[in-house]
Amino acid sequence: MRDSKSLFEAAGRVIPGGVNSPVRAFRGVGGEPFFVAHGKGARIWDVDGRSYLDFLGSWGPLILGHAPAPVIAAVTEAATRGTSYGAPTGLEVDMAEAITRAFPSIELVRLVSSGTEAAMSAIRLARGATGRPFLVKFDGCYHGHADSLLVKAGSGGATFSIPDSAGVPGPLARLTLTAPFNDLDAVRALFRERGREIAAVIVEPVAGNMGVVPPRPGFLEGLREITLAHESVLIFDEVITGFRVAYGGAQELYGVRADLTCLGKVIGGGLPVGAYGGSRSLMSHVAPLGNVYQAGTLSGNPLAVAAGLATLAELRKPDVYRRLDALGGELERGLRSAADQARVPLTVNRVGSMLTGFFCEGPVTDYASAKRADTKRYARYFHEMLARGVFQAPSQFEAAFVSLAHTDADIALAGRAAAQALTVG
Ligand code: KE4
Repeated sequence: MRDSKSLFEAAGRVIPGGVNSPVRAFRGVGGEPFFVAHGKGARIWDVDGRSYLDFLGSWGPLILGHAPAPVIAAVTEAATRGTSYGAPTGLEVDMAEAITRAFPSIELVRLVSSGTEAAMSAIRLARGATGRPFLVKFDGCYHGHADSLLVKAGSGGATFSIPDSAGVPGPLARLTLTAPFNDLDAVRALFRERGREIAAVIVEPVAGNMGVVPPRPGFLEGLREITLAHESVLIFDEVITGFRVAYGGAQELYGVRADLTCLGKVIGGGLPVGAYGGSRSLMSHVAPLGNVYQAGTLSGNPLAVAAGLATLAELRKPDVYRRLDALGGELERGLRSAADQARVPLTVNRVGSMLTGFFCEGPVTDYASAKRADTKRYARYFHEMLARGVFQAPSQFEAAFVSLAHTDADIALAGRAAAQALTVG
Protein backbone atom coordinates (compact mmCIF):
# COMPACT_ATOMS: atom_id res chain seq x y z
CA MET A 1 0.00 0.00 0.00
CA ARG A 2 1.33 3.49 -0.88
CA ASP A 3 2.36 5.72 2.03
CA SER A 4 0.58 8.97 2.93
CA LYS A 5 3.21 11.12 1.26
CA SER A 6 2.94 9.40 -2.12
CA LEU A 7 -0.84 9.24 -1.86
CA PHE A 8 -1.01 12.97 -1.13
CA GLU A 9 1.21 13.66 -4.14
CA ALA A 10 -0.98 11.48 -6.34
CA ALA A 11 -4.13 13.04 -4.88
CA GLY A 12 -2.82 16.54 -5.62
CA ARG A 13 -2.53 15.63 -9.29
CA VAL A 14 -6.23 14.80 -9.63
CA ILE A 15 -8.13 16.41 -6.70
CA PRO A 16 -8.08 20.13 -5.77
CA GLY A 17 -5.62 20.37 -2.88
CA GLY A 18 -5.55 16.56 -2.76
CA VAL A 19 -8.69 16.46 -0.61
CA ASN A 20 -12.42 16.25 -1.09
CA SER A 21 -13.12 18.81 1.61
CA PRO A 22 -10.78 21.75 2.29
CA VAL A 23 -10.45 21.37 6.06
CA ARG A 24 -8.90 17.91 5.55
CA ALA A 25 -5.83 19.45 3.91
CA PHE A 26 -4.24 20.48 7.25
CA ARG A 27 -3.92 24.07 5.92
CA GLY A 28 -5.08 25.27 9.35
CA VAL A 29 -2.22 23.52 11.15
CA GLY A 30 0.46 23.05 8.49
CA GLY A 31 2.02 19.83 7.32
CA GLU A 32 0.38 17.21 5.16
CA PRO A 33 -2.57 14.99 6.02
CA PHE A 34 -2.11 11.31 6.72
CA PHE A 35 -4.21 8.93 4.65
CA VAL A 36 -6.46 6.56 6.53
CA ALA A 37 -6.29 2.80 6.18
CA HIS A 38 -9.12 1.88 8.55
CA GLY A 39 -10.88 2.73 11.79
CA LYS A 40 -12.25 0.67 14.67
CA GLY A 41 -13.83 1.93 17.85
CA ALA A 42 -12.10 5.07 19.11
CA ARG A 43 -9.08 4.60 16.86
CA ILE A 44 -8.00 5.12 13.28
CA TRP A 45 -4.94 3.74 11.50
CA ASP A 46 -3.08 5.53 8.73
CA VAL A 47 -1.51 3.81 5.73
CA ASP A 48 1.92 4.29 7.33
CA GLY A 49 1.10 1.92 10.14
CA ARG A 50 0.45 4.54 12.83
CA SER A 51 -2.71 4.53 14.95
CA TYR A 52 -4.41 7.46 16.64
CA LEU A 53 -7.06 8.00 19.26
CA ASP A 54 -9.69 9.80 17.22
CA PHE A 55 -11.36 12.90 18.66
CA LEU A 56 -12.48 14.16 15.25
CA GLY A 57 -14.99 11.37 14.68
CA SER A 58 -15.39 12.34 11.02
CA TRP A 59 -16.37 15.89 12.16
CA GLY A 60 -19.25 14.61 14.29
CA PRO A 61 -21.11 11.65 12.77
CA LEU A 62 -19.24 8.87 14.59
CA ILE A 63 -20.87 9.14 18.00
CA LEU A 64 -20.53 5.34 18.29
CA GLY A 65 -16.92 5.33 17.08
CA HIS A 66 -15.60 3.64 13.93
CA ALA A 67 -17.25 0.59 12.35
CA PRO A 68 -19.64 -0.16 15.25
CA ALA A 69 -21.03 -3.68 14.87
CA PRO A 70 -24.74 -2.70 14.76
CA VAL A 71 -24.10 -0.16 11.99
CA ILE A 72 -21.95 -2.49 9.92
CA ALA A 73 -24.51 -5.27 10.25
CA ALA A 74 -27.36 -2.95 9.22
CA VAL A 75 -25.52 -1.57 6.21
CA THR A 76 -24.32 -5.00 5.11
CA GLU A 77 -27.81 -6.45 5.35
CA ALA A 78 -29.33 -3.53 3.47
CA ALA A 79 -26.68 -3.78 0.76
CA THR A 80 -27.51 -7.42 0.03
CA ARG A 81 -30.99 -6.21 -1.01
CA GLY A 82 -29.74 -3.41 -3.21
CA THR A 83 -28.19 0.04 -2.76
CA SER A 84 -30.66 2.54 -4.22
CA TYR A 85 -34.03 2.49 -5.91
CA GLY A 86 -35.19 6.01 -6.66
CA ALA A 87 -38.41 4.82 -5.12
CA PRO A 88 -39.60 4.99 -1.51
CA THR A 89 -38.62 2.37 1.08
CA GLY A 90 -39.91 1.55 4.54
CA LEU A 91 -36.55 2.47 6.06
CA GLU A 92 -37.16 6.13 5.18
CA VAL A 93 -40.47 6.02 7.03
CA ASP A 94 -38.70 4.50 10.05
CA MET A 95 -36.12 7.32 9.99
CA ALA A 96 -38.74 10.04 9.59
CA GLU A 97 -40.74 8.57 12.47
CA ALA A 98 -37.61 8.38 14.65
CA ILE A 99 -36.81 12.04 13.93
CA THR A 100 -40.35 13.30 14.53
CA ARG A 101 -40.49 11.36 17.81
CA ALA A 102 -37.15 12.85 18.94
CA PHE A 103 -37.99 16.45 17.90
CA PRO A 104 -41.50 17.61 18.94
CA SER A 105 -41.07 20.68 16.69
CA ILE A 106 -40.81 18.41 13.64
CA GLU A 107 -44.10 17.08 12.23
CA LEU A 108 -42.86 16.47 8.67
CA VAL A 109 -39.24 15.85 7.68
CA ARG A 110 -37.50 15.49 4.32
CA LEU A 111 -34.34 13.41 4.04
CA VAL A 112 -31.48 14.71 1.89
CA SER A 113 -27.82 13.70 1.51
CA SER A 114 -25.84 16.32 3.42
CA GLY A 115 -26.06 19.08 5.97
CA THR A 116 -25.50 21.60 3.21
CA GLU A 117 -28.58 20.35 1.37
CA ALA A 118 -30.57 20.46 4.60
CA ALA A 119 -29.66 24.08 5.37
CA MET A 120 -29.96 25.22 1.74
CA SER A 121 -33.42 23.67 1.51
CA ALA A 122 -34.55 25.09 4.85
CA ILE A 123 -33.71 28.65 3.85
CA ARG A 124 -35.37 28.20 0.44
CA LEU A 125 -38.46 26.93 2.25
CA ALA A 126 -38.42 29.86 4.67
CA ARG A 127 -38.14 32.31 1.77
CA GLY A 128 -40.82 30.49 -0.19
CA ALA A 129 -43.23 30.28 2.74
CA THR A 130 -42.82 33.92 3.82
CA GLY A 131 -42.20 35.53 0.43
CA ARG A 132 -39.38 37.44 2.08
CA PRO A 133 -35.81 37.74 0.74
CA PHE A 134 -33.52 38.39 3.72
CA LEU A 135 -31.80 35.86 5.94
CA VAL A 136 -29.98 36.40 9.24
CA LYS A 137 -27.00 34.25 10.19
CA PHE A 138 -24.27 34.64 12.79
CA ASP A 139 -20.59 35.44 12.28
CA GLY A 140 -18.57 32.26 12.59
CA CYS A 141 -21.52 29.91 12.21
CA TYR A 142 -21.28 27.49 9.30
CA HIS A 143 -24.27 25.88 7.66
CA GLY A 144 -22.63 24.17 4.69
CA HIS A 145 -21.55 25.72 1.42
CA ALA A 146 -24.79 26.94 -0.18
CA ASP A 147 -24.25 30.40 -1.70
CA SER A 148 -26.41 32.37 0.72
CA LEU A 149 -24.68 30.81 3.70
CA LEU A 150 -21.07 31.43 2.70
CA VAL A 151 -21.15 34.85 4.30
CA LYS A 152 -18.88 35.32 7.32
CA ALA A 153 -18.95 31.55 7.61
CA GLY A 154 -17.15 29.47 10.17
CA SER A 155 -15.40 26.08 9.81
CA GLY A 156 -13.28 26.20 6.65
CA GLY A 157 -14.25 29.85 6.19
CA ALA A 158 -12.74 30.67 9.55
CA THR A 159 -9.74 28.37 9.07
CA PHE A 160 -8.87 29.83 5.69
CA SER A 161 -10.05 33.31 6.75
CA ILE A 162 -12.22 33.45 3.64
CA PRO A 163 -15.37 34.59 5.41
CA ASP A 164 -16.98 35.29 2.05
CA SER A 165 -16.38 32.82 -0.79
CA ALA A 166 -15.56 33.86 -4.35
CA GLY A 167 -18.36 32.97 -6.72
CA VAL A 168 -21.19 34.22 -4.53
CA PRO A 169 -22.80 37.13 -6.42
CA GLY A 170 -22.93 40.38 -4.46
CA PRO A 171 -26.69 40.86 -4.85
CA LEU A 172 -27.25 37.42 -3.31
CA ALA A 173 -24.70 37.84 -0.50
CA ARG A 174 -26.31 41.16 0.43
CA LEU A 175 -29.50 39.33 1.26
CA THR A 176 -27.66 37.59 4.08
CA LEU A 177 -27.48 39.82 7.15
CA THR A 178 -25.10 38.87 9.94
CA ALA A 179 -24.87 39.47 13.65
CA PRO A 180 -22.42 38.37 16.34
CA PHE A 181 -23.38 35.07 18.01
CA ASN A 182 -24.96 35.57 21.45
CA ASP A 183 -25.82 39.21 20.63
CA LEU A 184 -29.59 39.71 20.79
CA ASP A 185 -29.34 43.50 20.55
CA ALA A 186 -27.66 43.15 17.15
CA VAL A 187 -30.48 40.87 15.99
CA ARG A 188 -33.12 43.30 17.27
CA ALA A 189 -31.39 46.08 15.34
CA LEU A 190 -31.52 44.04 12.11
CA PHE A 191 -35.24 43.39 12.66
CA ARG A 192 -35.89 47.04 13.44
CA GLU A 193 -34.38 47.88 10.07
CA ARG A 194 -35.74 45.00 7.95
CA GLY A 195 -38.17 43.04 10.09
CA ARG A 196 -40.91 42.39 7.54
CA GLU A 197 -38.32 41.47 4.91
CA ILE A 198 -36.49 38.82 6.94
CA ALA A 199 -37.54 35.30 6.01
CA ALA A 200 -35.50 33.48 8.61
CA VAL A 201 -32.84 33.47 11.27
CA ILE A 202 -30.55 30.45 11.02
CA VAL A 203 -28.35 29.55 13.95
CA GLU A 204 -26.25 26.71 15.29
CA PRO A 205 -27.92 26.53 18.75
CA VAL A 206 -24.53 25.47 20.08
CA ALA A 207 -21.94 26.89 17.72
CA GLY A 208 -19.41 24.27 16.63
CA ASN A 209 -17.82 25.93 13.63
CA MET A 210 -15.94 28.73 15.33
CA GLY A 211 -14.92 26.19 17.87
CA VAL A 212 -17.56 25.25 20.47
CA VAL A 213 -19.44 28.29 21.75
CA PRO A 214 -22.55 27.62 23.86
CA PRO A 215 -25.57 29.95 23.72
CA ARG A 216 -25.63 32.50 26.54
CA PRO A 217 -28.62 31.98 28.88
CA GLY A 218 -31.59 33.62 27.17
CA PHE A 219 -30.00 33.85 23.72
CA LEU A 220 -32.03 31.08 22.08
CA GLU A 221 -35.19 32.17 23.93
CA GLY A 222 -34.58 35.70 22.65
CA LEU A 223 -34.26 34.51 19.06
CA ARG A 224 -37.51 32.58 19.50
CA GLU A 225 -39.28 35.69 20.80
CA ILE A 226 -37.91 38.05 18.11
CA THR A 227 -38.75 35.71 15.21
CA LEU A 228 -42.26 35.05 16.55
CA ALA A 229 -42.87 38.80 16.91
CA HIS A 230 -41.84 39.39 13.29
CA GLU A 231 -43.38 36.19 11.86
CA SER A 232 -39.93 35.16 10.69
CA VAL A 233 -38.83 31.50 10.59
CA LEU A 234 -36.39 30.33 13.28
CA ILE A 235 -34.10 27.67 11.84
CA PHE A 236 -31.93 25.62 14.20
CA ASP A 237 -29.05 24.08 12.34
CA GLU A 238 -28.64 20.94 14.45
CA VAL A 239 -26.42 19.13 11.96
CA ILE A 240 -23.83 18.84 14.74
CA THR A 241 -26.00 19.09 17.88
CA GLY A 242 -28.87 16.84 16.71
CA PHE A 243 -28.69 13.54 18.64
CA ARG A 244 -25.25 14.73 19.86
CA VAL A 245 -25.90 17.04 22.84
CA ALA A 246 -29.12 15.17 23.66
CA TYR A 247 -31.28 12.66 21.82
CA GLY A 248 -33.58 15.57 20.99
CA GLY A 249 -30.65 17.87 20.26
CA ALA A 250 -30.25 21.41 21.53
CA GLN A 251 -34.03 21.85 21.47
CA GLU A 252 -34.32 19.22 24.20
CA LEU A 253 -31.27 20.52 26.08
CA TYR A 254 -32.35 24.19 26.15
CA GLY A 255 -36.14 23.80 25.83
CA VAL A 256 -36.49 26.14 22.84
CA ARG A 257 -38.43 24.94 19.79
CA ALA A 258 -37.37 25.95 16.30
CA ASP A 259 -39.72 26.34 13.33
CA LEU A 260 -37.35 24.39 11.08
CA THR A 261 -34.53 22.05 12.09
CA CYS A 262 -31.59 20.91 9.98
CA LEU A 263 -30.01 17.55 10.79
CA GLY A 264 -27.10 15.51 9.46
CA LYS A 265 -23.93 13.75 10.65
CA VAL A 266 -25.16 11.46 13.47
CA ILE A 267 -28.39 10.53 11.65
CA GLY A 268 -26.28 9.02 8.88
CA GLY A 269 -24.00 7.04 11.20
CA GLY A 270 -21.09 7.93 8.94
CA LEU A 271 -22.96 7.63 5.64
CA PRO A 272 -24.44 10.58 3.69
CA VAL A 273 -27.70 11.71 5.27
CA GLY A 274 -29.12 15.15 5.98
CA ALA A 275 -32.64 16.20 6.86
CA TYR A 276 -34.79 19.27 7.38
CA GLY A 277 -38.14 19.33 9.05
CA GLY A 278 -40.70 21.40 10.88
CA SER A 279 -44.37 22.05 11.32
CA ARG A 280 -46.87 20.51 8.92
CA SER A 281 -47.94 24.00 7.84
CA LEU A 282 -44.39 25.04 6.92
CA MET A 283 -43.33 21.73 5.39
CA SER A 284 -46.50 21.58 3.28
CA HIS A 285 -44.89 24.22 1.07
CA VAL A 286 -42.33 21.61 -0.05
CA ALA A 287 -42.88 19.82 -3.38
CA PRO A 288 -44.81 17.74 -4.23
CA LEU A 289 -47.24 19.23 -1.68
CA GLY A 290 -46.33 22.84 -2.35
CA ASN A 291 -44.29 25.04 -4.66
CA VAL A 292 -40.91 25.04 -2.91
CA TYR A 293 -38.86 22.66 -4.97
CA GLN A 294 -36.17 20.38 -3.55
CA ALA A 295 -35.08 16.95 -4.78
CA GLY A 296 -32.29 14.37 -4.64
CA THR A 297 -31.40 11.18 -6.49
CA LEU A 298 -30.05 9.50 -3.38
CA SER A 299 -32.21 11.21 -0.76
CA GLY A 300 -33.20 8.66 1.88
CA ASN A 301 -30.65 6.20 0.52
CA PRO A 302 -31.36 2.80 2.11
CA LEU A 303 -27.76 2.07 3.12
CA ALA A 304 -27.29 5.49 4.68
CA VAL A 305 -30.63 5.37 6.44
CA ALA A 306 -29.90 1.85 7.71
CA ALA A 307 -26.66 3.17 9.23
CA GLY A 308 -28.50 6.08 10.79
CA LEU A 309 -31.29 3.96 12.21
CA ALA A 310 -28.80 1.54 13.77
CA THR A 311 -27.00 4.50 15.31
CA LEU A 312 -30.15 6.06 16.75
CA ALA A 313 -31.17 2.69 18.20
CA GLU A 314 -27.92 2.65 20.19
CA LEU A 315 -28.47 6.23 21.32
CA ARG A 316 -31.89 5.34 22.77
CA LYS A 317 -30.29 2.95 25.26
CA PRO A 318 -30.19 4.05 28.92
CA ASP A 319 -27.52 6.43 30.22
CA VAL A 320 -25.95 7.09 26.80
CA TYR A 321 -25.90 10.87 27.18
CA ARG A 322 -24.82 10.70 30.79
CA ARG A 323 -21.85 8.61 29.64
CA LEU A 324 -21.04 10.97 26.76
CA ASP A 325 -21.19 13.96 29.08
CA ALA A 326 -19.01 12.20 31.66
CA LEU A 327 -16.36 11.36 29.05
CA GLY A 328 -16.50 14.92 27.71
CA GLY A 329 -16.10 16.25 31.24
CA GLU A 330 -13.10 14.01 31.87
CA LEU A 331 -11.45 15.24 28.68
CA GLU A 332 -12.17 18.85 29.61
CA ARG A 333 -10.63 18.37 33.06
CA GLY A 334 -7.56 16.73 31.51
CA LEU A 335 -7.05 19.62 29.10
CA ARG A 336 -7.55 22.27 31.78
CA SER A 337 -5.11 20.53 34.12
CA ALA A 338 -2.52 20.16 31.34
CA ALA A 339 -2.82 23.85 30.46
CA ASP A 340 -2.53 24.88 34.11
CA GLN A 341 0.60 22.75 34.55
CA ALA A 342 2.15 24.21 31.38
CA ARG A 343 0.94 27.73 32.27
CA VAL A 344 -0.66 28.02 28.83
CA PRO A 345 -3.79 30.20 28.47
CA LEU A 346 -6.49 27.74 27.37
CA THR A 347 -10.24 28.42 27.40
CA VAL A 348 -12.21 25.19 27.17
CA ASN A 349 -15.84 25.42 26.00
CA ARG A 350 -17.87 22.23 26.21
CA VAL A 351 -21.42 21.01 25.75
CA GLY A 352 -21.68 17.31 26.48
CA SER A 353 -19.37 15.37 24.17
CA MET A 354 -18.35 18.32 21.96
CA LEU A 355 -15.64 20.69 23.12
CA THR A 356 -12.90 23.09 22.02
CA GLY A 357 -9.77 24.33 23.77
CA PHE A 358 -9.10 27.88 22.58
CA PHE A 359 -5.50 29.07 22.94
CA CYS A 360 -6.40 32.41 24.48
CA GLU A 361 -7.72 33.91 27.70
CA GLY A 362 -11.46 33.53 28.07
CA PRO A 363 -14.30 33.93 27.84
CA VAL A 364 -14.93 32.86 24.25
CA THR A 365 -18.55 33.77 23.54
CA ASP A 366 -18.58 34.67 19.84
CA TYR A 367 -16.49 34.72 16.66
CA ALA A 368 -14.58 37.89 17.57
CA SER A 369 -13.41 36.38 20.86
CA ALA A 370 -12.73 33.00 19.22
CA LYS A 371 -10.47 34.71 16.69
CA ARG A 372 -8.28 35.95 19.54
CA ALA A 373 -7.04 32.35 19.83
CA ASP A 374 -3.41 31.77 18.91
CA THR A 375 -3.77 29.56 15.83
CA LYS A 376 0.00 29.02 15.57
CA ARG A 377 0.01 27.70 19.14
CA TYR A 378 -2.91 25.45 18.26
CA ALA A 379 -1.00 24.16 15.22
CA ARG A 380 2.02 23.22 17.37
CA TYR A 381 -0.26 21.54 19.90
CA PHE A 382 -2.06 19.66 17.13
CA HIS A 383 1.17 18.18 15.79
CA GLU A 384 2.58 17.40 19.24
CA MET A 385 -0.64 15.53 20.01
CA LEU A 386 -0.53 13.73 16.67
CA ALA A 387 3.02 12.62 17.44
CA ARG A 388 1.65 11.15 20.70
CA GLY A 389 -1.11 9.28 18.87
CA VAL A 390 -4.01 11.67 19.40
CA PHE A 391 -5.90 13.04 16.37
CA GLN A 392 -8.24 16.02 16.60
CA ALA A 393 -9.58 18.71 14.26
CA PRO A 394 -6.79 20.20 12.09
CA SER A 395 -8.10 23.69 12.92
CA GLN A 396 -8.55 25.77 16.05
CA PHE A 397 -12.06 26.70 14.90
CA GLU A 398 -13.65 23.29 15.09
CA ALA A 399 -14.96 20.89 17.73
CA ALA A 400 -13.45 17.81 19.28
CA PHE A 401 -15.88 14.94 19.73
CA VAL A 402 -15.97 12.09 22.21
CA SER A 403 -17.78 8.89 21.26
CA LEU A 404 -19.27 5.96 23.14
CA ALA A 405 -16.27 3.95 21.92
CA HIS A 406 -13.85 6.08 23.98
CA THR A 407 -12.88 4.60 27.34
CA ASP A 408 -11.76 6.28 30.55
CA ALA A 409 -8.26 5.02 29.73
CA ASP A 410 -8.41 6.71 26.30
CA ILE A 411 -9.38 10.00 27.93
CA ALA A 412 -6.59 9.65 30.48
CA LEU A 413 -4.11 8.98 27.67
CA ALA A 414 -5.27 12.13 25.87
CA GLY A 415 -4.84 14.13 29.06
CA ARG A 416 -1.29 12.86 29.56
CA ALA A 417 -0.47 13.57 25.91
CA ALA A 418 -1.84 17.11 26.28
CA ALA A 419 0.27 17.70 29.39
CA GLN A 420 3.39 16.77 27.42
CA ALA A 421 2.28 18.50 24.20
CA LEU A 422 1.57 21.79 25.96
CA THR A 423 4.86 21.71 27.81
CA VAL A 424 7.05 21.18 24.76
CA GLY A 425 4.87 22.88 22.12
P1 KE4 B 1 -22.18 18.87 5.21
O1 KE4 B 1 -22.71 19.43 3.91
O2 KE4 B 1 -20.69 19.01 5.35
O3 KE4 B 1 -22.69 17.44 5.47
O4 KE4 B 1 -22.83 19.71 6.41
C1 KE4 B 1 -22.66 21.09 6.42
C2 KE4 B 1 -22.83 21.59 7.84
C3 KE4 B 1 -24.03 22.19 8.19
N1 KE4 B 1 -24.24 22.65 9.44
C4 KE4 B 1 -23.29 22.51 10.40
C5 KE4 B 1 -23.58 23.03 11.78
C6 KE4 B 1 -22.05 21.89 10.10
O5 KE4 B 1 -21.11 21.76 11.07
C7 KE4 B 1 -21.81 21.41 8.80
C8 KE4 B 1 -20.50 20.76 8.39
N2 KE4 B 1 -19.47 20.78 9.38
C9 KE4 B 1 -18.11 20.76 8.85
C10 KE4 B 1 -17.09 20.85 9.98
N3 KE4 B 1 -17.46 21.63 11.07
C11 KE4 B 1 -17.87 19.55 8.02
C12 KE4 B 1 -16.43 19.25 7.72
C13 KE4 B 1 -16.07 19.57 6.32
O6 KE4 B 1 -16.48 20.64 5.81
O7 KE4 B 1 -15.36 18.74 5.73
